[in-house]
Amino acid sequence: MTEMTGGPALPQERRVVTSVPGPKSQELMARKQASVADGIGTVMPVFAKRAGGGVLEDVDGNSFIDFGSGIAVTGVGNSAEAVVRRATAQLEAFTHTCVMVTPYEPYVEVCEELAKLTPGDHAKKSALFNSGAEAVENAVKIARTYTRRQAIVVFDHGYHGRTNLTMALTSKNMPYKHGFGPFAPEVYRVPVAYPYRWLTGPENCAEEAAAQAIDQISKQVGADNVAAILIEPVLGEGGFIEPAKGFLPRIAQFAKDNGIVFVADEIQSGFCRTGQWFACEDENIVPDLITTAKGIAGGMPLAAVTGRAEIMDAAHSGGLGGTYGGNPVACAAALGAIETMREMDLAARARRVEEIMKPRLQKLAGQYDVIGDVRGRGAMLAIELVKPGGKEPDPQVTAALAKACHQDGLLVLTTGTYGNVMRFLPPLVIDEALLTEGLDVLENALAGL
Ligand code: PLZ
Repeated sequence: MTEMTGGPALPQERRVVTSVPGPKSQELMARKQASVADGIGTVMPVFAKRAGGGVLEDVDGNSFIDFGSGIAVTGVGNSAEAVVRRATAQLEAFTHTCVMVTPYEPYVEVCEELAKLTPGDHAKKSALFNSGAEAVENAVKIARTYTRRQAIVVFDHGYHGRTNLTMALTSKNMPYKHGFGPFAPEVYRVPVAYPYRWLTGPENCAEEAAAQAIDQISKQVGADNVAAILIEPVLGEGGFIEPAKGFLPRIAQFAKDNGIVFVADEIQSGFCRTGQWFACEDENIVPDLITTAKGIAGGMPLAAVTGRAEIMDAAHSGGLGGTYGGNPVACAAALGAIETMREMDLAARARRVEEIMKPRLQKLAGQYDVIGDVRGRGAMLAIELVKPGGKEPDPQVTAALAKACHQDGLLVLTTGTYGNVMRFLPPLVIDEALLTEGLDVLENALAGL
């Protein structure tokens, strides 16, 4: 059994002992191909055996430096001590009653924590769900019933999930939407302030993008038909786009002026990832509703909608729920993850990650013309890869770079509307030496392109 121990006990080292993927992973991949639907893709074709701290070990004994955290989930590290301790105790006490049948304390405790941790000192309530997409769906339900309006405004490059409603809210066709329509109605998409790609340049991007967005909402939808404006404070799957400063406050103010519920989707950016508990704190935004998932529970499936009590209470009793939403083991894990974030001050650790990584990425951008932009905050950083001499996206070079990193023991993820962004999402507990070594691997891979 000790052989299977992951968590922080795992040796914190990069170790490549076979070709990647190794023979055991290749064997398992053949079984996956025969039994798992092709729609479930694979970023790095190795099978995980153990993971913890800043590394992931595969079935062939290779140990990868983890710059992905399972897509921004294991901020506290895999199998973090407090997560395992609390979830194990809960597993032994009971696994499920269904909160709608007989409630339990951990559910309430998570909602109490969310009220404390999310921005704003107004009265707050929460409802818990299983996945990010489910949280977003419920935020929309709540906003619609509160406002008695139907339209939902989302943004270019936005990502909100893969269910029917959240596919409609998501911007990118391939792979998320292609062939899966028809999509839910009353969803309207407007421009976002993407500084690197704003046609008139980054200087007036915030103002111009906000003006265009507000004009489109006013002229094409009608502000008083809009139930909610939904935005990721740092757009994740769209390419780690930080909206130009000033954009979010203007949109939030427009929502406030027009009785529109402002929803921050912090599913990827939340829970210390960007160096603050929530990314919208960066510009002092206080959302009416906030959706969270991913980092909230150290890898267990849990999601939440948190917001102004009067909005959250708009849905009638029995109008929200689900069999598993706020499962007690997932809630116990979340309490362990929150305890870890607090005790280790993981927001500060995320800022330290930025301090180490960003200057190094900027230096690489100076050396390699394929890096068009370096951006992000905390431990949510990215480089955008382009054809040298211009800004034409280069998804091929991005994929080649990712593959080279994988083969040399660094787990990296790509993202972006144009598939040309390499993102860095290390666990917030990663050793500084591993961070630096991961950057060395990246640098070598760039040199070998
Ligand atoms: N909102 C901002 O980032 C999930 C998607 C990976 P679920 N992002 C990772 C993939 O290819 O499916 C995400 C997000 C934001 C909502 C979601 C959806 O969260 O837990 O995947 O449903």
